[in-house]
Amino acid sequence: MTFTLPALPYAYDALGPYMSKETLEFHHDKHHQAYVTNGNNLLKGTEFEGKSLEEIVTGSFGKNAGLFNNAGQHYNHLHFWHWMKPNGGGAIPGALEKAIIADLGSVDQMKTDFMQAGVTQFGSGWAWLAVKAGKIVVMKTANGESPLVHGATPILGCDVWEHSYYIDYRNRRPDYMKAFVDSLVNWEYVAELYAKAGK
Ligand code: MN3
Repeated sequence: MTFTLPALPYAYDALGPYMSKETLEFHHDKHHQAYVTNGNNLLKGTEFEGKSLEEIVTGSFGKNAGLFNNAGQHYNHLHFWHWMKPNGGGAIPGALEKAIIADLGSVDQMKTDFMQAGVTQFGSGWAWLAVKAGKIVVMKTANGESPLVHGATPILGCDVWEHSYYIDYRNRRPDYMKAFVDSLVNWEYVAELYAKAGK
């Protein structure tokens, strides 16, 4: 088995009231598990067997839609669980904060642009902060795509597919985006990925 589903890095009820136990049970145990199961089945007998997850994602993009959708979502969700933490959304580590201000104007502007990317992504997809050519940029992508297949390195992503918020927020995607940014983001993990993404 190439793809496996790790346990959540916190308890199912740890992100309340911003993201409920029920949402995490469905999203992690059913949706993410399905990407893992389907991805493993679709990987069998392809040229991508034995490759790293990143190589499978970038290699299958535009070539093998079924495999890409599942591997891409597996990659995105592996990080998504770590992009949140209980009592998240607090202070941004210094070096990352400085880079955000330099590249995006201000922390408030970054939050506004990130939420806007999520709200305006039509249908399912993701809002992102990514590093492209040494600068932090705001992006949005459809379905299982990520900055990885658009020449950039993702450092923060928010899943805007309805399964990520409908139980808790119904159709109110803007309220979900605001709760994610204000109360869920694990900025230490974002800073870690930013440091690895290079300048
Ligand atoms: Mn999802």
